[in-house]
Amino acid sequence: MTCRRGALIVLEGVDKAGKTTQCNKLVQALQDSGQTAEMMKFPERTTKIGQLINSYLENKSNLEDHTVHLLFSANRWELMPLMKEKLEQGISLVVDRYAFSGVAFTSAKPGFSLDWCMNPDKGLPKPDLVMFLQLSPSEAAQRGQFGTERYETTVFQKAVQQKFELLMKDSSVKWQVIDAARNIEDVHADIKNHSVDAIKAAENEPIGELWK
Ligand code: 2DT
Ligand code: MG
Repeated sequence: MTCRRGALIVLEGVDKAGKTTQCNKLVQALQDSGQTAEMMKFPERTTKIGQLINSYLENKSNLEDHTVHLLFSANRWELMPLMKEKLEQGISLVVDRYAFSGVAFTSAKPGFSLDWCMNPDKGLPKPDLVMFLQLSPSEAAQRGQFGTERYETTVFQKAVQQKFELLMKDSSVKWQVIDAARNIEDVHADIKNHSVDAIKAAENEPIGELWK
């Protein structure tokens, strides 16, 4: 093979689990060990679709629930060509939230089935590894107050956690639960080990399609 592809590594979890901190540390550690890696995050708020999402999350606008779900998905699809290009160039992508947040957050609202929520994301690049940063609601509460964005309440976060647990039963996706209650460095070491393994395993595999 002329160029080994990069791995698609996703970090998921409820608010305050430390996803963003750990994504940054992982990219840095991979780069320090000579691997090409870049961070991405969803929602990516800088595109036109991302700006609509941002205004919704900041409670500056209201959008109908199905509509905003589809915008979150469209925000992933609009970045799909770039993601594929980078993976094919051998760049590993460390992604802060992906379709799993999409499904967990919308299906935590009344009247939404998991199945309906999963449909728009079917066929997106499939992560080689999804690490779920596990943190109980009481441990999350000890890390301080939630912010002021939409969804940042204990009640809603508990519902989201339950939906993540359903999604983790899907064996077509490679899930790894990470105990996020430990200190930052211990969590990081764990995440890095799993990522190095995933990058090695991905080299010889084509990029998969999510939920297909
Ligand atoms: P951040 O705080 O990580 O920027 O997330 N969300 C996210 C959804 O409802 N659907 C999605 O598809 C994604 C990716 C989770 C902002 C909030 O957006 C929620 C928290
Ligand atoms: Mg947030």
